[in-house]
Amino acid sequence: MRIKGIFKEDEYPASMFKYIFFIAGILLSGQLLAETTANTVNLSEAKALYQKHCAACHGKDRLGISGPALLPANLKRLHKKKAFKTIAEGRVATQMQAFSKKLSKAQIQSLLDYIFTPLEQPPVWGEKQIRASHISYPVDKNISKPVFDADPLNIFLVVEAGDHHVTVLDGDKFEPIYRFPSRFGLHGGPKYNSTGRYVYFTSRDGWISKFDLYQLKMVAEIRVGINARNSAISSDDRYLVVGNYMPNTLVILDANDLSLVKIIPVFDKQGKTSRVSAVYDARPRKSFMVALKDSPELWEISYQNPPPAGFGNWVHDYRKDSGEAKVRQFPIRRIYLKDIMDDFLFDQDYVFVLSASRKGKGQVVDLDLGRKVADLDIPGMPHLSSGITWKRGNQTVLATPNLKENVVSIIDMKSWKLIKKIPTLGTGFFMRSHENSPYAWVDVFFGKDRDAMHVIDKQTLKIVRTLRPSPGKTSAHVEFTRDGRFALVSIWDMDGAIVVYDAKTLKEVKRIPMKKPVGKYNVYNKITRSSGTSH
Ligand code: DHE
Repeated sequence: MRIKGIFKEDEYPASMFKYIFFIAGILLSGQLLAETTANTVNLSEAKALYQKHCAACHGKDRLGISGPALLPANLKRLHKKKAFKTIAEGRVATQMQAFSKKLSKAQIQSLLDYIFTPLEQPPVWGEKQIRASHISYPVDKNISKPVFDADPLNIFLVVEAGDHHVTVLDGDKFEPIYRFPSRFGLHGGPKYNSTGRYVYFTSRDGWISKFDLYQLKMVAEIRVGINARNSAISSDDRYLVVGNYMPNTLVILDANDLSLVKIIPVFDKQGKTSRVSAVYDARPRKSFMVALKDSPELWEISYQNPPPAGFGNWVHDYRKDSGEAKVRQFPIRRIYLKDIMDDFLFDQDYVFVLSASRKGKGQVVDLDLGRKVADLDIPGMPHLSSGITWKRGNQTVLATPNLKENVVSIIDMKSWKLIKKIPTLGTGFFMRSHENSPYAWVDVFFGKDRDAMHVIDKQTLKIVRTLRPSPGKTSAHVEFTRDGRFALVSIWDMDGAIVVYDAKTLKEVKRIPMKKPVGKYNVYNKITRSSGTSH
């Protein structure tokens, strides 16, 4: 008898003995296991339940993958009662399913106790680990034009979560040009440099990947954390900053080769450590804006040299070989608030930050004054990075779906007053438009109508059409071509598609099969910071 993979052919006679010891070992360890289980039944069961139901999203070691890390430090803002409810009923606005039908109350409780138990060894992800993860890929330095014929500014990158790939899609012919594997669980919009040649992806488990769209090749990768939130590229294309959930750090990378420039540990004014909610580039201000997840603080980090007045803190530059400056300034200006910001967006002039929090409160912060100037009447936390703005007569309005109420909120950006709540068939995740389109599109992400997509007239604020591109399948996340003539909708299914609509007639033009295409990102609309899309 042979056990494949345990013994080699030439070891066979000796392996007979090894085999006997091997079986004896199994029996003995089974006995020991039974004894151990008898003493610590809850923890062992919880561990097994965790591996069965939670590990695929939260990581075998609880360090997080597509779902957040399940460690006491990360669950600080979640009461155990609420955590119990989350496991039992799932979590609105996330992929967290309800387990009350699969697990008993006692099993849920044991899982809860397990995830609130600290790891035996606290995870470390500092300079050493980050540097060790850095990968540089061979690229041809002489290529200065795209290796394909399509308009490089009308390319879409489609993130296919179904099998963790990215498709490069020609935005004129609507034909895939190239497809490559991505890291697990990409989240948030990929960030393009100012020419649109390079793109940076962030995965929930902390990997940053830089891809060259001209050569269609990966340039470099680095893991900056155990659980990353999102990233932003500086308007001068020099730095990429990543906000982490775990560890509580901001990591600044050289956007050229993704080498580590600096780690900024995140502490609030009381010295309490915090996760990062989101980080964005505020282009005209030459600064990154950072919202803290566990403290009501908004940071502005200047990458100007020298920085403007009002900034403090000098921090060490890790680039040992930087001939330019051994110490680079990334001084931080802190804005203290009353409510935590879970996510935010800017007005088109980057004077105001509009934020949402999980409690459903919205606020407007004037960046020049450095304080809150208004409340936002939004009923539930929107996926605010999906909020968009447009001109309605003389008014500029902000529109956002809400994750707790079936409405799109329309807000006047001068008075910050709610103008209208547009009822929808369910709670929406993403909203999109284009300067050349009379319509704004919003999905119905949750509920029985999750296959519906509303099209709203930007002037009358009425729903003019409700499309159902694939009845029964979730339709979500719209993005326009660079000229605004076509709108591309995702069908979120393994057997999914990108459905292309004529943005004027609202007729289907083409359907391109894809594997759960979560998001798609048009190069031109992103680099020109179109008011109809996220940036
Ligand atoms: Fe997202 C963008 C936060 C859940 C798909 N999401 C973002 C951004 C933030 C954010 C801050 C902007 C980052 C950027 O582009 O730089 N998302 C959150 C949450 O707080 C929330 C509600 C809970 C969480 O788990 O973090 C959440 N998001 C989800 C999902 O469950 C979605 C639907 C599926 C998934 O992949 O996780 C999802 N989020 C997306 C997508 C974008 C995004 C596709 C990019 C939108 C864009 O067009 O720019």
